[in-house]
Amino acid sequence: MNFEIPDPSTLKDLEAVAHRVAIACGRLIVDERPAHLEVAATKSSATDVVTIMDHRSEQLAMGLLQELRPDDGVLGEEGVDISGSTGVTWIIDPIDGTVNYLYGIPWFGVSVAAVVGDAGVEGGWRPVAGAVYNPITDELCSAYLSGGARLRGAGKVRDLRFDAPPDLASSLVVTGFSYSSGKRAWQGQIASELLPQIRDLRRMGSASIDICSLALGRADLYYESGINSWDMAAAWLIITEAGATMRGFDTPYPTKRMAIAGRADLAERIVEIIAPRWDELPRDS
Ligand code: LIP
Repeated sequence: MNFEIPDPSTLKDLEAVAHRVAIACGRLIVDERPAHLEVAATKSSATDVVTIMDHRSEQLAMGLLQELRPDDGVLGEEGVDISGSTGVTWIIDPIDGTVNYLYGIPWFGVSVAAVVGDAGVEGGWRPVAGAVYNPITDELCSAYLSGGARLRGAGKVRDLRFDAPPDLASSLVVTGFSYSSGKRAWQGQIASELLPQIRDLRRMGSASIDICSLALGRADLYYESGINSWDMAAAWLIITEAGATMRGFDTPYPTKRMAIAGRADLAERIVEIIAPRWDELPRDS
């Protein structure tokens, strides 16, 4: 599939917009978190929660994008869905790691990605610029297509380069589990088969930060079933610009059914371990 890629100058501008929006939303959700935060609604299951701050963050992102890039489309996790006329659509996760945020666990982020193609069709879009901001560590990972990836934090900027371990046995693997109990049973079986073959497993609760951890040298492989475009769009670009690959189980792009990231040969080992149980994976979400 061919995608119409903006020129490099525009791509740099898109990264700067993603940077500004991600930080503004990250500051909002930390600085204005109510002392007693309640669940405002649930989505795919009783444990798939939304808070008032998810909505406030998404509204802030939408307002900034309409100011900075008024003719682009916007697609947000919490319901914003605006068509554009430029060929660029912004995909927003206003709080990635909402359960951590609700419980006061200091590990969540904001993901802001500019994509081209059809953002509503799996495999029909590609990220061209993006930013993932962790307001707890004040670290911002960002990238633009063919422009590399970088980390901004503590007043410094450094280029991000992915470096993989020699084999699966020395790999620190990060994953996540679904809000669907049926899928969690399957995910638990996969994790139990994987654990004896890897260094260790981490489940930290924010997919975009989990994926970016590969570019930060904090994990070696990532896999998860059930993440959405807003969880992965910016981080997918960041880690590929840093030198990692990201794929699906049997697709060259990550899908909701399976997203796998890391060095290509080690990602293939994850596929091999999943393959015998692939058809057992519930298709509910
Ligand atoms: C979450 C992801 C997490 C995944 C959860 C959920 P949310 O996103 O970041 O990795 O395991 O099921 O999808 O719901 O906090 O935006």
